[in-house]
Amino acid sequence: MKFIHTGDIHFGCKLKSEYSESITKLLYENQKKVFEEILNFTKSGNCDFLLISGDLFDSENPDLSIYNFVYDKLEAVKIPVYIAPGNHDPYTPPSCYKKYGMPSNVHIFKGEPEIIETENYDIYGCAFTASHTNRSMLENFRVKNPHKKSVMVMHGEIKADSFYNPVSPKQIEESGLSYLALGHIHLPSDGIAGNTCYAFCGTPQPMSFKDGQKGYINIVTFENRLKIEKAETSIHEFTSICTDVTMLKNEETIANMAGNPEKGTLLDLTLTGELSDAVSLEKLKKILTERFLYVNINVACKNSSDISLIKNENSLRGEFVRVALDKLKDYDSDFVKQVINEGLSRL
Ligand SMILES: [Mn+2]
Repeated sequence: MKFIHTGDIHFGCKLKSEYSESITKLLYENQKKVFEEILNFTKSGNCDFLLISGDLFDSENPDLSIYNFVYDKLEAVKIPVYIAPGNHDPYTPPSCYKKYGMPSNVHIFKGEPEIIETENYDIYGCAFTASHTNRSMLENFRVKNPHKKSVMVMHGEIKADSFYNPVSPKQIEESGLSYLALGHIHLPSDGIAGNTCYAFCGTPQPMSFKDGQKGYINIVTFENRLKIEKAETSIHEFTSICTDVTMLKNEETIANMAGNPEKGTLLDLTLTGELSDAVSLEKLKKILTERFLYVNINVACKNSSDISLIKNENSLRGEFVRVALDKLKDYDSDFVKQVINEGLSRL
């Protein structure tokens, strides 16, 4: 048995409003390309099936154009696909899943655990039917055929007080499953409870800095023993770097801390320590913009005084500077600078 486990693609998700039109377009294109590559790999890699552990779409009713894209690509792959709707795309009466359905090779789980039996293995799945559920879908669950290989796909969390299907290690252990395919957490991780392997596959293509730097899928093979292989799938990356600039006296040396990646990369750079007066943040941004798709610089330095740059930050500091500049507009500029620097040092 060999299969692919993916999830949390979030088709139709909103992107940061400060991205330019061309970056926005590129990120959406990459999201589609990564999905197509996963499907191509599922086919060329002789996989038996594909699991999607929820949040394939960012909402229960995405734009029809994106739904049709997914529908057509899934239909063309012909291999069995199992979708477990998540908290973002729950299976509800007005949802796209219910209204438009999916091609015949795709099975959408609709709620309580459901079994699909094949000759060599059993596949189980369940679905969110609302945006929250504080009851575990694994409660009292036991596999029907303990002698067979079994896989379950669901969206949820391994956390006691979660509103997103809180499953416990004990429930996983008692389930008797061979593999539990989980979605919801966008970073990959896996573990073992009893004889059951469980894994979050993470998102295959990050769409924000919160999603981590890179995206992955799980390639699962199961002959005598179960093996999970993490394969990198992302086209663009989101790099967050925090660097102390006390010893870095010019823009070039600071920029070099962020590297010069080959792939299209978005950068969120936080500067700490003491920023030299010789460093121009505007120049630094210019250098980085030639190396990265998108650059955001956060200044968390003790003596940062480049107010003109901080005022464009999408942060509490940025908001503070904007309000201060507006309220103090009739005052002497040196005085204004002194007030703002004093305020910034206390934030
Ligand atoms: Mn989710």
